[in-house]
Amino acid sequence: MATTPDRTAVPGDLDVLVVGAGFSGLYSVYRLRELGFRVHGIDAGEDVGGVWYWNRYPGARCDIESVDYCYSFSDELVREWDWTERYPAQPEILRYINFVADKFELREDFTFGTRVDSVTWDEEDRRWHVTTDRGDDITVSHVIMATGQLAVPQLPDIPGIEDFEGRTLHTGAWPHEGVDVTDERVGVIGTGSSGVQVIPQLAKQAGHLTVLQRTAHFVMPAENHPLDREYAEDLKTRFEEYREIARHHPGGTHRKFGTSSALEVSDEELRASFDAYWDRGGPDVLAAYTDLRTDERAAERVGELVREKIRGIVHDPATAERLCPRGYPFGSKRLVLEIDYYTTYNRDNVDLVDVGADPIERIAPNGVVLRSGTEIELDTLVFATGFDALTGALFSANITGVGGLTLPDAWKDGPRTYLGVATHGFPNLYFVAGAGSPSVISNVLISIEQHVEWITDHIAWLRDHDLDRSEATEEAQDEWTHHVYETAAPTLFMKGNSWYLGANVPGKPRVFSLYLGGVGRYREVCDEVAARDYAGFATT
Ligand code: FAD
Ligand code: N01
Repeated sequence: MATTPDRTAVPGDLDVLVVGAGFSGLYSVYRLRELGFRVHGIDAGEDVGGVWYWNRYPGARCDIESVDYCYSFSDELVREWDWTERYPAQPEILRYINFVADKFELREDFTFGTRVDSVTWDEEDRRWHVTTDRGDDITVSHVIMATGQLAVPQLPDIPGIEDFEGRTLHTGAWPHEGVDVTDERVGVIGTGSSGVQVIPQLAKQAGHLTVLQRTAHFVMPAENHPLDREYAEDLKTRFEEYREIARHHPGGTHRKFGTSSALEVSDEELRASFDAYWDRGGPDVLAAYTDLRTDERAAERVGELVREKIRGIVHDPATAERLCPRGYPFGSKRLVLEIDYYTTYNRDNVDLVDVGADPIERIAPNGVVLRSGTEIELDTLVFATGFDALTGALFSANITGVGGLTLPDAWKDGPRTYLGVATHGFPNLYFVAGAGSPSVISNVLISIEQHVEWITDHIAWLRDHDLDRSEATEEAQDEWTHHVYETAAPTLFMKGNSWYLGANVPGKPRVFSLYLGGVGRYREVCDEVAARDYAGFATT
């Protein structure tokens, strides 16, 4: 198939191919260009943005503060961009990404509307052969999979989805033109971060909204507010220093860590400190005590305080009880931030249905049918059911390494990486901020900058040493993978039925593959490896 005129053609002569035009892909292309490589990017979307291009549902915003959830590689960029809110909404983040793409003229080095559908290593040629759904056939030395953590929307395993005659939507692939649900009967399945954000917005417009909740999530107020201009301007004058602290912080932020156990403090003290976190908003309560992430009794003390807050906000006691998270420890799933979420259940046009107790049996042409036989008629059904996280996009790119080994086969028991950046059997292939690294357990922007800088430095080092093949050794990979899993084992993350564990995708191995040793420690390990001439990589 010939390339079509409506897109930039993929150049024939390339050193590095970058898959993805989100924060990771854009910075990868920028940096490699600066280092003098012939580099090109490809994205399935029609433009830059990654998750912020796809997740356009009303209410979408981030839960890391704007001044942290941004690039730091260019002083000029820091000076020129003004964030307007504490937690910016999707349109503002997408505007920022577009601003970056325009400023550094990155679009010209990307081909959009094109999906990479195979990536195959040729040992003789020592290069990758990459094909796309638009007929491209690319030969390239290095491939960076900047395909994100949450790029593949996951539909639930409920029979009849395709029979529904109304409108179906997934939060992760929201129509660009927006959706008008005025006066409609709308159902939402899913009450994680996406559900909690979209529900209040849909409730304001819909005739009636039914929330189908299987598990109540722990939710804290965002307390979002316009960013104080004086504060933001002052921060710009010392941004490098501010960012440097985050680069060495366990979570890549400025969150303060408490030094006492939640089990040691009195009820009054615990409540006073929790109230302060609640009033301030944000997820910082997670670091308030030393044992919130390791001791169920400690987590339960805080969990009960969240339930008290819910009972105080939601007027109907039965609805309030249904919204109270139970059955897993506070903090073991991603802590969700809310704006108007709990108060939405005080509206007359909103119902909460407990599909944990009465599961969705099937989706019928006119709505949802529960096991009890209850039928809920709907015009629009919204799936806020999350993503095939971390491995979804990598597996669907059909990556085949040395000797015909496929990535899904290599990772059949869970991701196995060296430092999260590479995997044995797949030379010259790099992953950005995915499994085996702090990734979504951190401020992902900090992790992305660190990974992109490390990977691109590595590629430059190979060039400067006249080397053209770099493969993680099996020993180094086994040691790192063991360390990643061992670090997660004693934490409460192992006890939540979350996407972190792959629990939301049938058949996915149940492993916690994110590195919990902290961004700062992780950076040190990566720097040490680089300083020892990339020890753990066989380079020839
Ligand atoms: P992505 O933004 O996911 O970009 C990957 C790109 O790769 C996509 O555009 C996709 O189309 C493309 N792609 C994938 N496979 C292929 C293929 N085979 N061929 C061609 N193109 C392909 N993180 C935080 O730290 N803080 C937050 O507050 C936060 N909020 C989030 C809110 C939402 C709604 C979501 C979904 C995620 C959020 N995240 C947050 C995590 C987010 O994934 C990262 O912060 C970051 O945006 C990831 O950037 P990325 O470039 O690595 O990946
Ligand atoms: O997805 P989720 P998400 N029947 O997997 C439910 C980032 N993000 O898109 O808990 C009924 O968390 C499922 O129920 P249960 C952030 O990292 C950030 O909300 O499995 N329900 C759950 O309620 C986040 O963690 C922001 O019982 C079913 C929901 O669907 C990640 O993306 C905003 C079901 C899925 O929740 C994913 O969040 C948005 C079924 N058959 C996203 N199947 C910020 O605020 C699934 N569910 C930064």
